[in-house]
Amino acid sequence: MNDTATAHAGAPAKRLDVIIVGAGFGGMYAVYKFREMGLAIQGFEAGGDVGGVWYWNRYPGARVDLPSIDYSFGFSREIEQEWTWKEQFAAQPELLEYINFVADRLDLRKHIQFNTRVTRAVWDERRQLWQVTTDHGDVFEAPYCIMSTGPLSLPRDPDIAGLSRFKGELLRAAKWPHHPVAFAGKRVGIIGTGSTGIQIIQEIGPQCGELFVFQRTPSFTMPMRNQTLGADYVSEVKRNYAGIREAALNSAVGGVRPQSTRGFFTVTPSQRQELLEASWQQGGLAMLGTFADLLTNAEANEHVAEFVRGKIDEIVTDPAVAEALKPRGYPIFARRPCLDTSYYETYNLPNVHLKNCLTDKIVEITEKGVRLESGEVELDMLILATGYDGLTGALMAFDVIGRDGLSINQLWKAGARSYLGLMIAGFPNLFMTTGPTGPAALANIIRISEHDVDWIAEAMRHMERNHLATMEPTAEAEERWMALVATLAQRTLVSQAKTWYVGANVAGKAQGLTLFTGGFQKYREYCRAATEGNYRDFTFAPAEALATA
Ligand code: NA7
Repeated sequence: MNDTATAHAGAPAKRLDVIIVGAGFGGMYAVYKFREMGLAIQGFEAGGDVGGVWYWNRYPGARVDLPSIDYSFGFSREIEQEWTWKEQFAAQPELLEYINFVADRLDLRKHIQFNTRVTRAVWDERRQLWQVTTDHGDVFEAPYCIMSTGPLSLPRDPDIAGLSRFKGELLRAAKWPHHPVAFAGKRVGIIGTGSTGIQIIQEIGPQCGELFVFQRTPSFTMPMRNQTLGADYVSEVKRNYAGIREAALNSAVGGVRPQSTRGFFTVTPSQRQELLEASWQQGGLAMLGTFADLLTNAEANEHVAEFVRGKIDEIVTDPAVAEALKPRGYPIFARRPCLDTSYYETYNLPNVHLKNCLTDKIVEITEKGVRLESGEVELDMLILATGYDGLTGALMAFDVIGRDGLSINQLWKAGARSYLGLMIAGFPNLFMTTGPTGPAALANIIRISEHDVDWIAEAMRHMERNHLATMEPTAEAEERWMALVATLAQRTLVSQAKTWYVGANVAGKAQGLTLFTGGFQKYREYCRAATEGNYRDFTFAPAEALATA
């Protein structure tokens, strides 16, 4: 592999071995891994620094919903020992501190161009190179291109008329300002009650003059019961990191979490109640691990949903507000389950007002606030926590053009396609980390990122050893994988809620669950099997073909 400059229509293109798009967890590890392999690398990141989601999402109350111990890199024994987590579920500032620590420790920043968006990536078939253009007009070329663009990196504004008319402060959760925001004495409105909205509402509710929550679909949320981590516990973890990582790699969710093989209806109603109550008291995602069939047995699922609705009644003092907060019409856990510290309690504050937009719809945003069917709510500040064009949005937002002029944008209009969430037929040497049709949002994103980068590195070594220049999955292998993903999707209740998982939150987007729902451990097995038999599910072009082209 070499590092020579080649000419490109007017401007010289910088020649590299690997181009990495995105500097979240996946991109950071890719930069590290490929540098350690001695390759010439260049990363690009639209944000001003490393961190991806955690760089952008600085909103009050932002916090990870997986234990920090799990939600951290496992590839470096040194980093595991040198870094000490303070909280069981780290808040965004601690996460960003960790991410910066890793970037400094491994000296990653010098390989990444920040404040730079890739606008185009085109496969040059003759020269067997990806040609990548940035919004600064620079062109880079490399035989390998890694898309670490993230499943949740393209925020979306709500499709509500008049948004640009609002004259007050308009804040977006996913592009939160870097300076402190004051809420005291202000009339604040928030649209969106997913994980993000819930975290913001419970945090700012007590601070605002008045807070108006415009809720369309209520979410199920359970107590996080976050704790600061004691020195003894941290020492124990540091001694056992290898075992913790091993357990995570062999779990369905890529993390150490309570799991059960017990069927819901195998125990008596009073035992079920006791188990659910214990999991509620334990907090985190304990409830999901209490029974094995909560995502496959609709009746069992509804019992658990009703248990949580009962908790809402216990916590929220106004029965009408409690009723409006109760999610109905979709299975619990089919939307990403939220973890809160005081969400339902927040509605007992006299300054917090729930607006049920299922019965009193949002008509438009006005200069002064939000107009509901029942009238206008005047606001000083409006916060949007309206989610993302998930899984596919980032890669469909710019031109990624493979063989024969085929773009990902065209290809995925009918729904995301890929083999293993890692590669796409027709896009040689283009790799994704946490790509659609992999487990992406359903397992620990850091475990998946590390797995994917390691898999890609191994594929590159295979090519190097065998003097191969390009690699892509066969159409048959991709089709087989898509069929498996679809079959598994039919078995899970996750398909049955209108979420970003299935594309339901973006008008005109292809609908369907394009996530591998068989669990992280099984996913790893499929990825491993795909490399056996001399990578029989892939086609390769020999390096000689390039030399004689
Ligand atoms: P989500 O979970 O997609 O939530 C977005 C919220 O915004 C949800 O409550 C939506 O209600 C609401 N929304 C979106 N558009 C509108 C309009 N037009 N009117 C009213 N309400 C609207 O995004 P989050 O950022 O909270 O969480 C994303 C992931 O981050 C989460 O899954 C975790 O993995 C972490 P709707 O459901 O569409 O009725």
